[in-house]
This record gives sequence, C-alpha cells and structure tokens, in this order.
Amino acid sequence: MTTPALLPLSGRRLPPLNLGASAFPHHRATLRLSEKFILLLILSAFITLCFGAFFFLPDSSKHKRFDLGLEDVLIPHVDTSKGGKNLGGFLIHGQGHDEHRHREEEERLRNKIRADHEKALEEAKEKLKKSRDEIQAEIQTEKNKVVQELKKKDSKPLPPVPLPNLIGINSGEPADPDIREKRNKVKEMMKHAWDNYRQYGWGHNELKPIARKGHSTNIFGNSQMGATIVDALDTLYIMGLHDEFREGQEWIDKNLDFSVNSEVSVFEVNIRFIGGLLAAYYLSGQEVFKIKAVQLAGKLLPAFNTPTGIPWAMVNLKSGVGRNWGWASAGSSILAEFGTLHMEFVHLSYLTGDPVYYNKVMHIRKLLQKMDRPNGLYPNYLNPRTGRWGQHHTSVGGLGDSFYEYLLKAWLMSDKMDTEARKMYDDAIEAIEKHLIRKSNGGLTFIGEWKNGHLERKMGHLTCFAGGMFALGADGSRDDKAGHYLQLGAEIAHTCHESYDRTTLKLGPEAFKFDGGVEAVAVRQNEKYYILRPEVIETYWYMWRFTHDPKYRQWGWEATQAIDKYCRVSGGFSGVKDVYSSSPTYDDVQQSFFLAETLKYLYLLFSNDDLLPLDNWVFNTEAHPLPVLHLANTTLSGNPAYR
Ligand code: DMJ
Repeated sequence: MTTPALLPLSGRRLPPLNLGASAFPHHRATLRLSEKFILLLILSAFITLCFGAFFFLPDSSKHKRFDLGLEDVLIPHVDTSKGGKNLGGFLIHGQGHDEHRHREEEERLRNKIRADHEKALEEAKEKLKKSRDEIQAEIQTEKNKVVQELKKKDSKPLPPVPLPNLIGINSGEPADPDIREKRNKVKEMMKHAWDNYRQYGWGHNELKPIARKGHSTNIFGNSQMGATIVDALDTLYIMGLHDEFREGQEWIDKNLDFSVNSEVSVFEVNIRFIGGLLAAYYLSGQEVFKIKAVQLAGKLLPAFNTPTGIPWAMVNLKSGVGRNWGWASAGSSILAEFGTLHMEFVHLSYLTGDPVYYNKVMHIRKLLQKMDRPNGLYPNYLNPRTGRWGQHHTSVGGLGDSFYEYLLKAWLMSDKMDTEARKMYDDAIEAIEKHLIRKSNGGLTFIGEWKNGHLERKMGHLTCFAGGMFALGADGSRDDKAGHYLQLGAEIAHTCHESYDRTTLKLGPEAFKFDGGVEAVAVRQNEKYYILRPEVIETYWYMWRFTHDPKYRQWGWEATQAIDKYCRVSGGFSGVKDVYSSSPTYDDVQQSFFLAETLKYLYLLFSNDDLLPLDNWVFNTEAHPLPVLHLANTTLSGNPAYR
C-alpha cells in the first residue's frame, strides 16, 4: 500500500476521513500535506504500538526467568530428584503449573494491547473528523497550556520587602505656561518616537526610522528583546503616557524571554534592561517587572565565572558562556562595564533577599581597592584571568565614564552610608582633576584622556555627563569643596554647550579637540556624528536642579529644537552623520537611549523639582530612577552600609 505521505498533493479540502480498509485509495487524489502529516502520525503511532507489543509482550523464555512466583526459587545446584529441570546451573521448581499461568498472563497482555490499540485508532479517527482549523486550534490550546505551566514555574513570587519611600512620581507640572509648552513639546516628541517604533519596529530592539523597520546591534545579541520598550517604560510613565506604558507592559509580560541562545553585553543588558525593569517596577508597582529583572539577572550571573570574579563583557544567555570583546586590550574586561553594575545589583539583592548579586559587585570593589593605580588613575582595561591592568588608558568618557558615576551613586543610593564608595570616588576624582582636567587657551575647561603617560586633548560627547556628576557629588565632597565641584560642573556644561554651539546643526559631535588652535570642535570626519546621545542634556538638567540658572533651560531648549529640526523624520528620530554639514545625512537609527535618557532629561528639565526629587531617587547611567535605600528598609548583611 502506498503510504499517504507519498500521495500527490492537492489544493482541495478533504472530506472527513474514513479509516476503514478502503479509505486510503478512495481519497488518494485529494489528500493534502497537512492531512498526510496526520495520517503519517497515526501510522507512526501504530508502528510504535507494534514495537511496544514486540518489546514489552513477555518473551516466554525470559518470562520463565523473571516472572517467578513466591514459591519459585533459583537454587544454584543440580537436583533433578524433585522433578525439576536443570537450566544452566539453576533449578526451576513448579514448571508445569507456571507454563499455564504464563500463557494466561500473555493472553491478558495481548488483549490489553489490542484494546489500547483500538482505542488509539478510534481517537485518531475522531480527530480526523475535525476540520483542519479545529485540529490546529486544539494544538494551539495544548501549546498554550504548556507555555502557561512553564511560565508559572518561572514566575515564583518573590519574598515581599518593604518598598522604599517612593515620592514624586506623578507630579512636576510647571506653573509657567512657556515652560509647560516646552515640556509638552518634549512629550510630543516622545510620542512620535514611540508610535513609530510601535508601528514599524515593535518587539525589535530599536527602530530604523527611515527604512521603517526593526534594528539591532551586537550589544543585544541576535534576538528581539524589545530593548526600546524596556528602556522607554519609565519615561512613558513619568510623562503620563499610560496607554503606551500598558502596551509595553503587556509585550514584556507575554514576550520578553531570556532563555534565548543569544550573546549579549552584560553591561548594556544591566543598565538598559535590569535598570529599566527595576525602575518600571518601583514606579508602577507591577510585579511582572521585578520578576523579569530577577530572571534576567540570573542569566547574567555566569559571566562572573572567571578566575578573578571580574565578569566577561559578553555572556550567552542560554549557555552561560562568556567572553570579552575582541578589540579590548589583551583580552581585558572594560572598567566602565564591570564597574557599572553596583546600583542594579544592590537593588536585586534588596528585592530578592538573595545576597548573591550584592556579593558579586562587592567582590569587584574589593579587588579594585587592592590594586595599584598608576598616578592614582584607574586604567580602562583589566584582564579577568590575571587580574592585571591592560593598557594604561584612563578616560572619563567611553570605557571609563560610568565606573566613576556608580561610585558616587552607590554612596547616594545607600542614603550616604556607603562611605567606602564615596572615598573611592573622591580619590579617583582628585587624580582625574590633577592629570586629565585642563583649561584650553580660549578658557574652556575640558577633560582629556590619559594614554600611557600622555594627555590627549580631546573630549568625547560621552564625557560631558561628568558636569552633572561633579555637581551631584559636590555636597559631601572631601574638605567641603562643594563650591569648587559645582563650579567645575558649570564649566564642563559650558564647554559642552560650546561644542554644540560651534556646529551648523547646534548638535554636538561625538568627540572634539582642544589642540592646534581648535577649541571644542571635531576634527576627524568620523567624530562629527550625533547619535541622539543624552550626556550634554543630562548635565544641563543636573546643573538646573542645583543652581536654577535659567541658562540651562535655555540650552536644553536649543537642543530640543535642533533635534526636532534635524533628527526628526516621519518614521521617528534618526542620528545624523555630520553636525557641521547643512545638509546632513541620517544614520537611520533611533537609539533606545533616546527614549530612556535624552527625552527624559529634557522632560525633567522643564518640570518642577518635585518630579523624582534627587533626595529620594538616584538615576542609573541609562537614566532609570532607582529609589534611595534608606537604612530602615534594607535587609542586606555583610556591609555596614546595608546592615
Ligand atoms: C547610554 O547607554 C548610557 O548613558 C551609557 O552609560 C553610556 N552612554 C549611552 C548613551 O550615550
């Protein structure tokens, strides 16, 4: 008989199948692939049953050996005098009686198999009477059941902990109509960015606003993890875009899955995903965010399995295998990456009661404290196998930046109890001021980069965040130099504003020089781009909070207008390739940090200070606000700051 799977294909729909003897020839011409597949399944079930019968029906010889009654015993010697038989050295008693019983037993088993077999065929026939859609629906229901079961297993409730003081999450409406209008403009820009991502890139990590499709980079691995959704949540929340927030929450609940064979950046996933999920949890109180953050954190932990405990830059979420970036000096991990985990990991331990996260980051801190620092500076590269520094490059911009930020913020987040972190910050900043911070001929204060004993007079856009950091760290500084650090913050803000103001588009380049007559201007073509970065606006906002000097709002508004004019396209917002060109080309990427940071800082700049007050909230390096953990609310052991 020709098996159904080999029959010719047909576009026609099958009438209900009769699986009697003549059934197959009759429907030969009308069978479609899906029906053939089902028939094949039935046949394989049938064959499996036959196999089962073959292997599991008691083989009579074996049966004699194993299915012995209590009265049957194996005796290891020959004694034929009692009517027994000698079988290879063992004597079996009661042979005649047993043969009868075994025959009965075999018969009983055969009948049972026959009955099971018929039942299975009946069920299969019933199934085949159903339409294809019905069968598909049943399969889907079964699948959903399994998924739900797995989800339940994965979503064990976490132990309840007292929530920190969550104030100032729903306010900030400015009384001044002009400022309100500016704030509304920023909100409108957020809506434009979100709506287009929603329409063209939903579920992808980022959006290509010109091509109108999803976009991703290697920091997120090769799977669609909805980076923009997670990164944008808290901005949506504080702007009162609640429908959009709920859409994002729903996507996360149903689709955000970390059991993927994907190699991601530990740092980026921590600051954007864990930071974003934790902030969304604290703001909204929705458990799903906390649960997802904890699940994801568990997937990052294998990255710490190195000889020193300094984590790899990347980890495969499924296999847990880690490695470092190929471009990093001598196989090193990067200071700004392994040094930017503290805030999120302390919160994870706080929320779960599990010290594992806290221990990981404290271990890194202890290790760094023990190491010699050339000129008191932290090099950007550290080898996780040997525990030795790589190249002696130090930067407050790329590769170094948020390490310093997190020392300060660890102290702030602990309600200023973590004095060890504050001391490390103060020491590091003193060395940076001494070796990296200079004034240009034109009087602009800049932060250069230290390369093997030589100061490169170049500052990155990323470095501009430091103005805000100096201002934030002014209060509580060593020798009460608060005024000095606030002044330093103001000078950096001014320099970074100049880097914007000296361009055609009034948007800042990626890096700018202070050398050979050039001041705050990019020289190399590949440093002239602007990719919607937040750091300059971040500094404006901190300076505004600490000084209320209206120039910071003015500068923030200039940047808002420039972004809206030159980066806005009908499909969202795009970076531009040359800020000195009057007809710039787009890079066609809407970065997730544009929604997480740039637009959030602008919105806060035009809000009252009672929205996310800095006494209660500390922003992670991706602008995700995490509450200060006041002493009474903490449950951690090990560090006096958390006892
Ligand atoms: C953000 O992802 C974070 O601010 C990070 O610390 C470095 N900079 C990017 C955006 O420019």
